[in-house]
Amino acid sequence: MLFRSLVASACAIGVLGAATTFKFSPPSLCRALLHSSRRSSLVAQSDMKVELLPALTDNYMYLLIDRDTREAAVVDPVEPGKVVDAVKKHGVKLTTVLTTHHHWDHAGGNEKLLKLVPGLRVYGGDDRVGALTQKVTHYNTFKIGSLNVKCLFTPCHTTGHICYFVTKDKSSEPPAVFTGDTLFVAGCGKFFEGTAEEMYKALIDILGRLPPETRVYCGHEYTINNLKFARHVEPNNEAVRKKLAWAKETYNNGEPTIPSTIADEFTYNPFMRVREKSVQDHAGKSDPIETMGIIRKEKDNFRVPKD
Ligand SMILES: N[C@@H](CCC(=O)N[C@@H](CS)C(=O)NCC(=O)O)C(=O)O
Ligand SMILES: [Zn+2]
Repeated sequence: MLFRSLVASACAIGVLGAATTFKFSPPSLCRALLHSSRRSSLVAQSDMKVELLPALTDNYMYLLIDRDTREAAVVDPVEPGKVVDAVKKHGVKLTTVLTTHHHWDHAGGNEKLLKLVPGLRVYGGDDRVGALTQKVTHYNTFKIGSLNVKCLFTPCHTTGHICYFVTKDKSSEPPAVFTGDTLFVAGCGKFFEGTAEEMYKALIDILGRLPPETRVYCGHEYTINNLKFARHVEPNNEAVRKKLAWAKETYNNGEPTIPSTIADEFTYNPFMRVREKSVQDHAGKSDPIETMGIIRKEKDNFRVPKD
């Protein structure tokens, strides 16, 4: 019980931070307003569509649509009203909830969504996920219409964290992976219930071995802060600097910085780059797992610079 509320307050820091900025710091007003006007956006392929639905302060929910059958799934539907609106807009049949982990800002809308849309199948890897009907683990597979979903067990942020890898048979377009709070654009989740070894396994051995073109849809819009930390770790990494300039411009236009790709993450994400000498030198280690532990601790205490 105590642990639950500690984690909940850690994840609410973003909300409190935004409110404080709004009240006391006029130059940050525009940024605070932009936060509240984050727009939904659509990634349309000929096999699947993914609608990004901004939620709370910096979370993302995703509506995943199989274009062949018009069946749909939603990832982490913390604001069920917005999900129902998007389902109506697309005229699709919502059958499935994909829950990445049990934290309230991801799983907290499940029960309410089930009331609005009875009979949904609710997938997740943890008994703490609300309204869970299908408990899954590593490499369990199922279908959303004609799309294949493969569950990837990636414990560390929480002990029951699942990423969902989505493919379509014979498609020439990139697959998608929904990474929750395991992999962010240019960052990774805090190790609330796990170790550096587990995050190494998740990022390098599991997610890192997906096809490089796989599109990465993560749980939060943390890209700018993550890249400022990446720049601190690797000041001479040109990919970090370019991505940061792009992310600032994109975010200031009210647009999401998601998706990225697995291949791109290997160029600027320090947690995916723990085998690189530059990152190991920064950590003062020559072992990638120790490097992972050191830079995660450092990021936990990192004061994000203004620019
Ligand atoms: N540092 C976060 C603060 C909120 C937070 O702790 N978020 C959790 C997920 S709910 C996390 O794992 N953050 C990753 C990180 O701070 O690097 C931010 O950039 O706004
Ligand atoms: Zn979260």
